[in-house]
Amino acid sequence: MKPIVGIICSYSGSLFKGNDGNFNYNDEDYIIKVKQAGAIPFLIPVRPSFEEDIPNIMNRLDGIILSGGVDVHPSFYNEEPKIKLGYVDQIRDKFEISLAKHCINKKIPILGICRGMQLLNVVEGGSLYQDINSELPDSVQHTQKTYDRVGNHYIKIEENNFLRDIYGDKGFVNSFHHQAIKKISPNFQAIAWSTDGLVEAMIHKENSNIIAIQWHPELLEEVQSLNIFKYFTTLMSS
Ligand SMILES: [Mn+2]
Repeated sequence: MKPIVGIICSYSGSLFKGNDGNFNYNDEDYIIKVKQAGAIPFLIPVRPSFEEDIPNIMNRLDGIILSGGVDVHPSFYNEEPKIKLGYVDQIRDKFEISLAKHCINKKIPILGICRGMQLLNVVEGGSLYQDINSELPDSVQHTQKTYDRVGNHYIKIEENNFLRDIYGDKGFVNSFHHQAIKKISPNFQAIAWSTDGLVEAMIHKENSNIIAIQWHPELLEEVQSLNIFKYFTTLMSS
């Protein structure tokens, strides 16, 4: 039976954009890649709050994708918001933190992408750079200024993990994050870094079915990107 994977929605509405309607939505690219990888995508809205229904939701799903989106509010890692913090959505933060904790406890597979990786790090006690450009001015360019569907910077990959199997020792990935992992959670192991030393992928130390990457493989068309989603499908099937 095909596994069913919940994909967390982004939110756009009066909170951010004026009164032109409220939307729970996500990019079709996640949905296409999940389907191509042999699983069934299922969108999970975050508003109105479904927090109390998380156990019920996860009894019916085989895994979740924590998708890209706005910044995680720094109060969740005990910092004050700095000037260069971007948009935040504490309602989504709260929902996803509860959802991630539930999945970690129940050993349910999670694929964190971009914001999703940062959120997992925060859930497990890590912290974030609130703005790479102002805090690490010598870093490589992590907010790329070219097409979404092309690579922008290299990553180097640790031995003995799924990414190494997919890419070998290095990859060339796209990059749309102005935040990054500062202190990595003691419960996660970094498995890939950009050449400036920032974490670009990690695996949970106790639950190897919880994986996270900083770039956006849903947008890239080379076979390695689809293979990340295929690998995640195998985690949900076992
Ligand atoms: Mn990057």
